[in-house]
Amino acid sequence: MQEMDFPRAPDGAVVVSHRKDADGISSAAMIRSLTSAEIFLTDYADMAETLSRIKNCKELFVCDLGLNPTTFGAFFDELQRLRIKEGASVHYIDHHPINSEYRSKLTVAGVDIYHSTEECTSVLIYTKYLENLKDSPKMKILACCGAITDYMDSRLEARKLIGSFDRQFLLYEATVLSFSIATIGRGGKESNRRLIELARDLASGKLPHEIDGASEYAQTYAKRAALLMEKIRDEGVRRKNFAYFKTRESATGNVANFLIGAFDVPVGVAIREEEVGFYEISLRSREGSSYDLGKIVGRIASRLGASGGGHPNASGARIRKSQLEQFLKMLEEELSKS
Ligand SMILES: [Mn+2]
Repeated sequence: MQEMDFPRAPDGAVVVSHRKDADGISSAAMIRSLTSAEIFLTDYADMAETLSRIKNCKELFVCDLGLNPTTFGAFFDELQRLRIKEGASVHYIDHHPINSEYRSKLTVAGVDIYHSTEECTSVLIYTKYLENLKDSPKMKILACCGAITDYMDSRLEARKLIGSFDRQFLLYEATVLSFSIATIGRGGKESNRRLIELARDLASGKLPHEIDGASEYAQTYAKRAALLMEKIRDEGVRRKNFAYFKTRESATGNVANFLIGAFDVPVGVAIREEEVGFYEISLRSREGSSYDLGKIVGRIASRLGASGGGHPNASGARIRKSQLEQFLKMLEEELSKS
């Protein structure tokens, strides 16, 4: 990335958010609209590396990035560097389950934590900065997009926000945004830069449907999704309580959801080879299911010495390739007993 493309915000604000979905991108855009922050997008695998690239930061916002045993140490070291060496104040805004040890370490370090598992991150940002955002209908729309695409649109605050717009319009905006993110996310080395551009456009007041190329991105994704659904039907593997499929898709959550429909099972498991030797696994459960996938996957991962966890209906893990059969067997056992 050319430094020149993204001039630093005059007040030295920086937002680091999740690059994978509409909640993360919307969060970055909302913070930028409030602070003109420079945007960095990241994912769990490169979170600490991304933070290490931040210099001259006076105010740091970390959004939609859950903390887990694999990432916390290096993440915390980078926060400390920014706090102590750069004198940055740090805000951590997130909705993934957080363990009490991490919470107290962040609190002791003076991090401003705004956390709840009740609403998605972009809705949390909207409520935290309500006074500054309440006159920005476009930021409100982005918060709704985050809630819809994170499957958190039935939550209390999200419902209030969504109820103030035409629902179909919001569904369209949310879908165009998430399909665009999924298409751009496949763009290799260029994709991070283009996602940052997308977030900057949203911050400046463009709606998802006004983004350059948005309808083509969405159309491209819809076509691929239809093909993918057929392929999943043909090549997915059904086990007792779940079905799985190996994929190169970056939107593994969608793949997991397609599996649930294609095989009429309560849980879908998408398995993605992200780096040599490792699988990134995404799990989703059918709406109304009583499984707590976050806890189940957390237990399996810790028994395998791997990392994993998440929400009751959406979770993930990263395991060594050689552990896949073991992982699937443990999952079968866990799902049979709960
Ligand atoms: Mn989220």
